[in-house]
Amino acid sequence: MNIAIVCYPTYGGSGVLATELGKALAEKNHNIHFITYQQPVRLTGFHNNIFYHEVRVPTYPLFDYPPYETALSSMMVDVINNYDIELLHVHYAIPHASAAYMTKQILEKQGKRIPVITTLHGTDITLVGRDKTYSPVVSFSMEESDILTAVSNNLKLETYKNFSIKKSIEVIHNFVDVTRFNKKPIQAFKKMIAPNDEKVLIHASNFRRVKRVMDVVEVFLQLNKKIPSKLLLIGDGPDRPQIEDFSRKANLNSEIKFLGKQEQMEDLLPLADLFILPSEYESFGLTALEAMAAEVPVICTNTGGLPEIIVDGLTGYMSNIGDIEDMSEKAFHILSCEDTHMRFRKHALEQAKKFDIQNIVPQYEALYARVV
Ligand code: GMT
Repeated sequence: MNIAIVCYPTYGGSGVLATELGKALAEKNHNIHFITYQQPVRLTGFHNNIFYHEVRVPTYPLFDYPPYETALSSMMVDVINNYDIELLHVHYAIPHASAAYMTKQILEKQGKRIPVITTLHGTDITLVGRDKTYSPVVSFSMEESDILTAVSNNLKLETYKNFSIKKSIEVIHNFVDVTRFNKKPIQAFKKMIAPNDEKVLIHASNFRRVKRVMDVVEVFLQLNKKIPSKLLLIGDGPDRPQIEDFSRKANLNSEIKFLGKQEQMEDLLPLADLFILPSEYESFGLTALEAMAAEVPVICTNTGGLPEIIVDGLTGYMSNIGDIEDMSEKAFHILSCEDTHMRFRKHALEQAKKFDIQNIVPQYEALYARVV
């Protein structure tokens, strides 16, 4: 099939998922056209069946706010008409679902029907989308999508809770390519990070308030009193300066490393002994799943869609939001005994396999076949 995928090109989970989906579909001989404002971060190298179309928004003195959504719709119309696109799959509702609706209307006037699938990812519903600045448009464009999917059962429930829509929502969980993440740690990296065989904790996120990155630091500090350890913080975002400042003032520069945005997560995650995700909300928690695929147990909060991927007491632990004490005790429990750690590692990997790319991508293909 010829499929157009619209997503955010940045490090956020929705863009990562959309890009990995496109790459997997291309491997299965579909022609994939990515339409975004920048090359997606996980879209590297050349692939015969993958095409990338950049949306440019020209500036004009009148525009205090350049109309990205209009430029995006025009680009979608162009790509659909010129590459015989049979289906439009948009990831993250704002503004992609409403731009897709506009595209669909334009093409209908030209006598062409283009089915639209909208995949909801999380904050497009739970944070930004439900704000009244956007909610009427999000609500309308969800109803107008031919198929609406959510990345977890929890997100489906949240959508019905926050929007009075009638549209049915199909749940297709996020996925991971287990073979890519299940690698041996690169010894030279491990030696650099933990020269005395300290335990390595990793957190990766966009450092927004919802991620509660300071909780990661506090859990680490508690654990470090009992087990020599190092903390790698991966990613960047609004809360990073404040946390970096705290770490400098507390003289933690050799214990806590800020790696910034990283593309090669498959080389970093295998270095970890434990992954920490203490979010206020997580519709799914793709980074936690990638950690599990790298055979790393996860300590996270019992929120959103996380209970759909983490098995409490087996693949890691879930604590209440903000319960630093509980998270650090559980981290200690996992890391203080080699046999326990190995058992958690093994179960984390087994659980990740349930969300392997091979099991999930066919679910999207079945949807595509149905709607086309
Ligand atoms: O908040 C983020 O991590 C970014 C955001 C995004 O859309 O890029 O992530 C959301 O979508 C991911 C992929 O489906 C999910 O794994 C994340 O849990 C979700 N984030 C939140 O719900 C806060």
